[in-house]
Amino acid sequence: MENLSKNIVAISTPIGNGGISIIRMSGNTVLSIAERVFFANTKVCDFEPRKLYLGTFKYKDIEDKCMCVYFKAPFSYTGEDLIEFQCHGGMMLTQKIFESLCDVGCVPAGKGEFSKLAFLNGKISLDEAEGVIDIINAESESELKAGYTLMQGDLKTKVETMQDKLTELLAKIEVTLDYPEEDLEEETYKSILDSLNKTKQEIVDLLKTADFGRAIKDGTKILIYGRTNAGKSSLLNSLLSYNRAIVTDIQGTTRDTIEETFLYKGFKFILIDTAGIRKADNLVEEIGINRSKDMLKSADIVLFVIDGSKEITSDDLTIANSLRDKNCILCVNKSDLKQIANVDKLGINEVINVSCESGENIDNLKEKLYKFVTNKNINNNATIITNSRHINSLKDALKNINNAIQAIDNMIDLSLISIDIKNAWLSLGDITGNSDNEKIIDDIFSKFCVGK
Ligand SMILES: Nc1nc2c(ncn2[C@@H]2O[C@H](COP(=O)(O)OP(=O)(O)OP(=O)(O)O)[C@@H](O)[C@H]2O)c(=O)[nH]1
Ligand SMILES: [Mg+2]
Repeated sequence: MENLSKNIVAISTPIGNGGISIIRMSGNTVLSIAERVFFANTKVCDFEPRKLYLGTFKYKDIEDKCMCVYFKAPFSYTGEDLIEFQCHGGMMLTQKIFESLCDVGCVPAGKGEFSKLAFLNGKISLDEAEGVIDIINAESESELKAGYTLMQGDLKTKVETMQDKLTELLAKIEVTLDYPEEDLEEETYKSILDSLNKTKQEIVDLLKTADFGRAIKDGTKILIYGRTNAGKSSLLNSLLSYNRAIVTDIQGTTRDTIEETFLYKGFKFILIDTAGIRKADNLVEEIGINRSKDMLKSADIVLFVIDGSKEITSDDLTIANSLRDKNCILCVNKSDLKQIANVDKLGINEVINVSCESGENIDNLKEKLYKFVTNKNINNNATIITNSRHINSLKDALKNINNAIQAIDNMIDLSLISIDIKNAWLSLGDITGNSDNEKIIDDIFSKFCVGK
C-alpha cells in the first residue's frame, strides 16, 4: 500500500506550450509547502477552501503571477489536502515550478497516484476510476458516454446491490446453521435458490451488453475484402471521405493492409483495406494476400467488394465460400457502369449497390454499419459493460453462483454452499474494489497518466 503521509506533486496538464498549466499537490502538509512559495494578499494558511487566489509563485530565481486554489480534506479529489497552482503555460516554467515544489518537500507522483489515493480514501470505487481513464482516452462520443456512466457509479450501484443480496444469503445460512433445531433448512434452500437465480439473471443481462461494450470501446473492425481491382481501396477512400489509399487500374495495387478509423454517429469503426485476393504473381503480393486472409478471423464485419460491371469470376465464388460464417455485406461496386454481374450466384443475403465514383449509396452503407452495431436489443439506458476486467469478474461470479445453484439442487451441506456464495461476492467485489485484491488495484492505476 501507498505511504499516505507523503506529499505528492505532478503536472496535471499535458506537457507543451499552452495558455495555462496546472500543477497539483496532495498530502497532509501541502498547505505549509504552498506557504513557502506562494504569496498573495491573503496568507496561504488563511485560504478559504475552493476559492481561487491570485498571487505570485516565488522560489529562488523563479517568479510567476499565477492562481492557487486549496481543497481541504476530505473534500478534495484525493480525499487529502490538495492544492493546485494555475501558472502560465509553457514547458520551462511549468517544469521549474514542479521542481521547486519537489525541492520544498513534495515527491513526484507516480502514474494515476492521485486517483489511487482517491480510491484508497474511499472517494471513488475501482470501476469509477476506470470510468475516469475511459473518459481521458475516449475517441468517440459513445466511448465518452460509457466512460461517464461508469464514472458516475452506475455499475458500482448494481454490483453493490448484488453483493448486498449475497451478504443477506450468507447471513441466512449462518442463522440456519447456528439454530438447526428451528427446522429452517428446507425453506432456506428454497429462498436461497430464488435469490441466487435473480442475481444470476442480473449478471447474465450485464454480460449480454459486453459485445456492444466492446464495439463502443475498441470500435467495430470492418474488413474490406475481395479480388483485385474490385474497388476496395476506392471504397476505403469513399468511406473516409479522403484519398488515403492508392487507387489504380493495375491489379495488385494494394500490397499490405491499410488501417484507418472513422467515426459515424458517435461510434468508432476501424476500416481495413486489404490486398486483392487472386493467385499471386510474386512473393510480396503472396505475403499481402495471406495477411488479408488472416485478418478475416478478427473482423466483425466483412465488406465483400465485387465489380458489378464484370461477370462473377471463380475468385469471387471462392471468396464468397470463405465468408459463409461471417457477418458479410456484399458491396456491388461501380454501379455507375452498366451492371452485368449475376450476384445471386454468390449466395450472400446482405447486398448493396455502390459507386465509389459517383458516391451512390456510400451513406446508406455507413447507415448499415451503424445499424449492425446498434441493433443489439440493448436498452438505451442500460449499463453497458465495456471493460474486459469487469467481464472476467462477472463471469467468475456467474460460475460461482452456478456452482451454488447446483449444490442446492443436490442438497449439499449449507456450509459448503456458502463458500460458493462468498466466492461470487468476492468476484463481484473485484469490480468495485470491495475485495482485497491488491494486484488489480495496482494494474488499474498504472494505466493513468501522471497528474491524474
Ligand atoms: N467506374 C468506376 N470505377 C471505379 C469505381 N471504384 C473503383 N473504380 C476503379 O477501379 C480501379 C481499381 O480500383 P481500386 O480501388 O484500386 O481497386 P482495389 O480493389 O483496391 O484493387 P487492388 O488493390 O489491386 O486489390 C481503379 O481504376 C478505380 O478508379 C467505381 O465505383 N466506378
Ligand atoms: Mg487496393
